[in-house]
Amino acid sequence: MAIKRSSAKKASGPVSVSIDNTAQAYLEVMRDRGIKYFFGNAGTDFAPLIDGFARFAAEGKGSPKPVLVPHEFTAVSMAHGYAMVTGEPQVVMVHVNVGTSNALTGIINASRANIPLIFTAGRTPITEGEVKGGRNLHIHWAQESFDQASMLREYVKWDYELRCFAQVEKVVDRALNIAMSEPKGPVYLSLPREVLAEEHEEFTYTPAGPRMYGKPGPDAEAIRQAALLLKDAENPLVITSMAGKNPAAVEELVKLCEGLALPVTIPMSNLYLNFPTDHPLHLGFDPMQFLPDADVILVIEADVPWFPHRCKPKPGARVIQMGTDPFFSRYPMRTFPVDVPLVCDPEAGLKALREALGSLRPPRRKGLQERFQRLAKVHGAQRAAWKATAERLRKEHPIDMEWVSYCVGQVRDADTVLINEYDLRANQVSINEPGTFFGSPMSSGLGWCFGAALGVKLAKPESVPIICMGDGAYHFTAATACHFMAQKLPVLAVVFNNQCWNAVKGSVIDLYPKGWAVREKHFSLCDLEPAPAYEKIAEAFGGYGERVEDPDQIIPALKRAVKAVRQEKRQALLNVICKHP
Ligand SMILES: Cc1ncc(C[n+]2csc(CCOP(=O)(O)OP(=O)(O)O)c2C)c(N)n1
Repeated sequence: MAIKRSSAKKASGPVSVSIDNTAQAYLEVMRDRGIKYFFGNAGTDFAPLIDGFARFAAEGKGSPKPVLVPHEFTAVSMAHGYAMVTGEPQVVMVHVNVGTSNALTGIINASRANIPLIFTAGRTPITEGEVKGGRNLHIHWAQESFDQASMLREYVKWDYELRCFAQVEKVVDRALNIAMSEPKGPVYLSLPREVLAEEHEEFTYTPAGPRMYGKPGPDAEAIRQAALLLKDAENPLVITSMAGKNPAAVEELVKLCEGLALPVTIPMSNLYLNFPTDHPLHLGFDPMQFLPDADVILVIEADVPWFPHRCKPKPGARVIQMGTDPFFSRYPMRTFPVDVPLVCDPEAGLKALREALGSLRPPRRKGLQERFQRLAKVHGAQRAAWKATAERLRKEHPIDMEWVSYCVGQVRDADTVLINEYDLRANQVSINEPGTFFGSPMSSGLGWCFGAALGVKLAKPESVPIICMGDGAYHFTAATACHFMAQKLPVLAVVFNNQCWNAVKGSVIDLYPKGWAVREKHFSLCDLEPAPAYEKIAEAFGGYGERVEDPDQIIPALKRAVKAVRQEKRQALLNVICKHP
């Protein structure tokens, strides 16, 4: 059937298109709203949509493009990766309650990392055969939930069920507005099969113009207070985990820090490139080293800026916390002190701070210069020590992870994107370009990295995503689903293979340093042995696989693997055999 008015984008008022059912209306709205991909893991609930995609293809409508992903966690992680590099909202659909539960870890990750997803799932047919789309398979009874959204309600900003055809446009727009308004995050929409299958001939909607979404702006008085504190600080300290979520905020942070000689430190929850690591004001990845001496602390988008059991700000120190939700209100408990809350997007907040400082009497230039030089020395000494550590460990056999990290740092370039779930030591890699490093979400729902890298590759086809993960993390990725996707989206996976879950082992040693497990050298539930030939799994999917045991071979092997991805356009996996702690 022909479209009644095809150039929907250019029309100013409502347009009408020919459709067969609600599902097609739903796809029309998403197409109009600029949704490029539809990450799907299908079931019987998808029938009206799959039919609708066929009609779209026949009519030459290229978006949203359906992308089959064979595991829900991978689908959500891919959407996460795509949104993380583009900032665009992503749509995922899974199969009823069972698909929702498989995707849940990915949703928890997206929620804690403020990733805008329209996460959708079918609803098993409600009617028992009376209506088109009603139950006709035995699963349709058992897959019904009393409240399907209840299993993820805590981790989405909004959930709703599409009730009828008349709602389609409004529901999609509401989902987009809520997911994309700061703080961004996933929303959940369930789509009952009878509603999707309901027959209609025409759909009228209003084409969207350029869209704007909600962003909290900084409060002028709070900015003035923060500017005064920073100006008069003797030992200021910036701590940030997620400022680099918006690359423009990194530029603003550099300008502010250079103007005031502010040192920047990055805690463990290091999700983005927040500050160029070679900048003399970058003081590494342990804020707690500097916290006790700081008199004014500017925390920017950092959920856990320090561990209170290890150290606290000194009495009288003042804390400014900046972020779209600086109290992390979705965390049940988090009580880091705050004297000046700055509820704003960091780009706007940092700019406002700089402007406010410009209107104040400037601090003594000489004092700032001295501070800059002092900090630059600390920066230099840190780098020298890190380099010395790598050099000291370069011949270790089995391989040390610090050395693997150093090697990854030597091979990366401006076209590579590092995705680190576990074991890359951030201090061994110098990165100065925002948008080229991504760390695991604070929720650490393991297995995120591989799917996220596939999403990065889809969004930036010319890039070489390099995934750094432990052998433990690799298992959680739903690896065969990821390798399956990587057949068309080649990425490089580096498995830091220490044949165990060292993080879990470490927690036992930490809590019970003289306990049974340590004394008996008996750590149950921690070892991943016998270790298989992980590289062969990539080979099964047409990829380049290599096992690396010689520390001198890491850089050459990384180069071979990057070449496989970049030139041969096939995936690669390096199985790097590391020390088993
Ligand atoms: C879904 C999920 N299950 C379990 C955990 C608990 N966990 C945290 S780290 C870790 C082990 C990771 O092992 P690996 O990737 O090999 O890194 P290593 O600790 O050995 O450095 C586990 C199981 C988690 N974070 N997420």
